[in-house]
Formats: sequence, C-alpha cells, structure tokens
Amino acid sequence: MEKQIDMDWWVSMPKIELHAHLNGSIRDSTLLELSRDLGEKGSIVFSDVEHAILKNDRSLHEVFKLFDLIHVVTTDHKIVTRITKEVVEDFAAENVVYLELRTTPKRNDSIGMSKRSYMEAVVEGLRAVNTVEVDLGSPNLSMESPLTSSAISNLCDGTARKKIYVRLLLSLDRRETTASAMETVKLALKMRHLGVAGIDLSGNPIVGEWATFLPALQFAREQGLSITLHCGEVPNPEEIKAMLDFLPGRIGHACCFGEEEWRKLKSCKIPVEICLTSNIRTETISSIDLHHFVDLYNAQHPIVLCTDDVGVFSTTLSGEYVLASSTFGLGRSKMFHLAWNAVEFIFADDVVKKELRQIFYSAARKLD
Ligand code: 6MZ
Repeated sequence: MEKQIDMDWWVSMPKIELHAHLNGSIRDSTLLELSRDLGEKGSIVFSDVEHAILKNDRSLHEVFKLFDLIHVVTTDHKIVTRITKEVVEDFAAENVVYLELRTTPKRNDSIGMSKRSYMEAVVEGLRAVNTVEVDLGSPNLSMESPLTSSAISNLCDGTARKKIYVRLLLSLDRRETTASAMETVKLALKMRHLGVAGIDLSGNPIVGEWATFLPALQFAREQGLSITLHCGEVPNPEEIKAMLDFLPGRIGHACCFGEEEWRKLKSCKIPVEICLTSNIRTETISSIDLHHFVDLYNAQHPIVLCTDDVGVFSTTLSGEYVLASSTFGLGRSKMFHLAWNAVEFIFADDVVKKELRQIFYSAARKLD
C-alpha cells in the first residue's frame, strides 16, 4: 500500500522527457498484437518475435537486433500512426508535460513509404491523440496558447483534460550515408511548422563514422535546428572528442568517458540525457551505484533523467525518478527540482520554457 501511494506521487509530479525513441517506446501489448497479425499472415514467425520482445536482459548488440525486428513489424503508415498516438498518450498519462519524441524517418519502396510519408504518419498519430491536448507549436494544433492560469492548474490535477507539449527530433541512424542524413535534415527543415525541433544521431554505436554525419549535422545547425548526439555509448575517445568539439545542444548517455572527456564535457556544460535503466540493462554501465549520474549531479552539471526506450527496457519516466531517488538517496524535493531544471535544456522556444516554468511553479505548491 505504502509503495502504491509513493508511486502515485512520482506519477503525479510533472516531468519532462527529452530522450525517447518512438520505436523503442511501444507498448508490449501492441507489439505482441501486431506481431501475431504478421505471424498469421506468414510474414514472420510469431514465437521468435514473442521471445525477443518478452526477454528482459539484453546486451547492446541484442538491442539493435531487436530494433531490426521491431521495424519489420511497425514500418507501415497506419501502424506508425497508431504507435505514435499510444506513445504520446502513455507519456501524458504519467504527467509528462513536455515530450521530445525522436524517430528515424524510414523509406520502404515496397510499400510506397518515403521518409516524408513516414513522418506524415507520425504527425497523423499526434493529431489522433485524444486523451490529452497536444501542442506542437503550430497555430492549428495548439488550441490554447499561451496558457491561462487555470489551464496551468489543470495540468497538475488528475481530473481535467491535460495538455502535453510535443516536439519531434528526426534521428540519423549510424548506418546511413551522408546523402541520406542530408535528406533527413532537409525533411526536418520542411517540417518545422509541425513541431520538428531538431536532429538526433543514434543507432548502433559500433557502426558508422562521425565524419559521415558531420556535413548533415553542420548544415542542420546552420539552419537553426537543435542537435543531440548519442555520445560515448561505447569507448571511442576519438569520436567522443570530435562530438564534444562540435558542441551539440545536448548529448545522450556519456557512459564510456575517460578523465579528459569528463573535463571537457564539464567545461562546455553540455547537458546530458541520462538513461539509467537502459545503461544498466545494456551493461554500458556495470552497476547502478557506479553510474556517472552521481558525479554529474554533485558537480551541478546539467542533466535530465530520461527513459530511452520504455518498451524495450520495460520502464517509465516515473520509474526512472524513483530509481534515481532510491539509489542515490535524493529526496522528493531534490528530484522535483531536477525535473524542473530540465526546462532549461529543451529544444523549444522561450515562450514554451516560460509556460513550463509556470507549470512546475504551480505544481510545487500542490505537491508536498
Ligand atoms: C542508440 C538507439 C538506442 O528511430 O525507429 N536507438 N540508438 N542507442 C540506444 N540505446 C539503447 N535506443 C534506440 O527508434 C528505434 C531506433 O532508435 C535508435 C536505434 O537507431 C533504433 O533503431 P526509431 O523510432
């Protein structure tokens, strides 16, 4: 009972999610349902997929094999729309008030899918959300901006219809070529009015070269897009140095840094997206008490707790806050302020930041 009450508090706390991959955040039930359908059509062997989905411990290598499998199941316009809708509704249900959702635009000629039509299916999913109001920063989708004080108050009580700010990040997969990465950046530029705020570099960290993506990332930055990089998921000092020299808006993970890299990161004050469960499950960090969260937190380095892949790692953002609180001995007030502070690192404009600060301010007076 005590535990249940406690979890309710963490769920009701407003939170900001800045590192969530669409295809890693699918509900298990949806993935199983979709796989069963494909199994019945004979396109896949359902039991193989079921085993991979329900398996709990996965090495980093196995995670990327699972993503290939997930993509076979989900790369279809209608399904992309469905999973986007569900993922946003799930984050909103646990009081995520601002979500940056990232996904890799995919092309699949055999079903007439282009990177653009893939992203249109994502936007369609955002429009289909009906448990919560979605603000994409565009006048036709944002029903109520700026927020009135009663709307802010409603964001924090469980009864009224809530609002979630969603911004999209388009991911470059490390398997892509320079030309393909450039195509994604150009697509992002065309979709800015639909909530696209930036570019992410992700994918299997042992694949691909930094130099391949640099031209597209440079172009993205010149054009005013924000950039976050998966950095140091595996030891690769040369690449980590080059990435930090690039001065991205944020980085994700930072698991395999040496002393020199920590020094550089801290002096540049680049915010770090911390994904505790993901790092432990994939064994990029050997034990949670050795996680760099502690050092960065104590150094007052900008950090934000994130989920990475709630579906693949069976976690939630509230769960990540509980895990950090219990592991590192940080009380509710400190964790609340950590969540509040994340407002400063979002890739949306100052108007949104101001509204989010007000939401946290208002919630601070209600939650004790
Ligand atoms: C690196 C990751 C990742 O884009 O198809 N992705 N890349 N490290 C991780 N940590 C475990 N988790 C997810 O979502 C799935 C894709 O996101 C990236 C991979 O490229 C994966 O294929 P989308 O929506």
